[in-house]
Amino acid sequence: MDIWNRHFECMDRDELRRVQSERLIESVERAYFNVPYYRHKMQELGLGPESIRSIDDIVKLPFTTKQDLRDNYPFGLFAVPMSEIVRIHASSGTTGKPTVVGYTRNDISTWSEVMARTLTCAGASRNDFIQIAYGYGLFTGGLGLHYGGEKIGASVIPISGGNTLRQIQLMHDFGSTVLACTPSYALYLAEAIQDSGISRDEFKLRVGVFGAEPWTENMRREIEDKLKIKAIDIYGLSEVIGPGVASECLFQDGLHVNEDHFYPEIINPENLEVLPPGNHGELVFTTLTKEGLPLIRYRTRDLTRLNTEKCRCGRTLSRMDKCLGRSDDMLIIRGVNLFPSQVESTLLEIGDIKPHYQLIVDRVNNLDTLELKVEVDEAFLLDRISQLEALRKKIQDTMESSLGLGIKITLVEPRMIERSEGKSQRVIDKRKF
Ligand code: DLL
Repeated sequence: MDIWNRHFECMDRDELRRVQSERLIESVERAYFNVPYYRHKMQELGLGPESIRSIDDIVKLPFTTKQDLRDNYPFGLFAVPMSEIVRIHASSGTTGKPTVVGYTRNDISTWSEVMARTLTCAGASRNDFIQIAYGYGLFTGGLGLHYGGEKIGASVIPISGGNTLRQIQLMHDFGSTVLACTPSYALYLAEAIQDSGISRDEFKLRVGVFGAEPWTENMRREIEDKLKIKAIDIYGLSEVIGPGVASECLFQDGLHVNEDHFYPEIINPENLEVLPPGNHGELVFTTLTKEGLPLIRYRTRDLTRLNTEKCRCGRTLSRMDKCLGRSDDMLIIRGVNLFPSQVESTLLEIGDIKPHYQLIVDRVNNLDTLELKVEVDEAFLLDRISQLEALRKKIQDTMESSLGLGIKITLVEPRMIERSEGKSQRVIDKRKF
């Protein structure tokens, strides 16, 4: 099995700690001197750059959250002048404001490096055809995989997401060997291939690199059976870099975290205490080399645990378990991140409706569906059906343009949505994880 960067991926763990210490010191200095937000936060705790002498001191540093990025929208946490930024990505987030991330030329090169590791980890090489069916654009999936694919010298097919019949045609005609997309789209494609009547033997597909949303071992088995490939889990988030933060090797025994660039910690999300390896909790990352947007102890909200034992593949980087849950209420629907609060605030701006609603998430034919049930105002019920239809259409259009997602709107009579005495159940997620 090939390893892209044996030096860093198989480094002795004591040596790795020395590298992490050196890089943390530089990173904190960069943040302190170039980002007023970090400087103030550290000063409040009585910390200066000299307080950080090794990676062990990381626990002294304050946490950063998605809200901090939002409060400094769009570029407030960038640590370099805009003239140094060569790329901007953004992830959909809450009300109107996406989370914006910026990369310097060196950051793009780091990203290509970690993506080259990811693809090599999955067994891909210059001899492969990589069909990239992650979306290209502000989402980091498409371009992240793209740069990694080119870096390892593979033949990259930048088809982007959607257009399933064309995906199947090119996969067949070009002989794609590696498929990169979300796991739910992989399953959808698998069924569309079965329906196409083309025999599996006519495809050369061997492996898939799937991520951007949670998926279970059952789902992995289903994808592997239907597509007759090896399905590899890859993990990342835009704030940290995009895909390329961690990825499985062909042993499929945990995702190797690129710890020389992104330092992982597991904390108890309730009291924020750091937990020793092996414990379940919330994953936190500190970037060690990033220039454009250095992040200090960024709370991902993803729940997992870390294993520091060497893997059978030879890599010594710690491995994280598959991420299946989050410590907040963020939903991921067809790869788009969505907070229920976003739906609520959009809804309440519309008028003629009660603030009672329920979001129903499901998976039909392996694709996520989103339905919003909304109670209409009593006065409105006396009116004509055409008016109700106009209201439904108005909600649908407003939601779709605000969320960037297709959504089915169902209007219901007053008091039809169950009231709750405690925490209301705004979201019913019927997908099986
Ligand atoms: O989803 C980056 C990415 C693109 C990863 C392509 C892998 C492949 P965001 O849109 O910022 O970035 O969403 C990040 O998605 O905090 C997790 O909750 C979730 N996520 C990403 N990968 C996985 C995975 C990209 N393999 C958020 N398993 C993260 C479970 C994942 N959840």
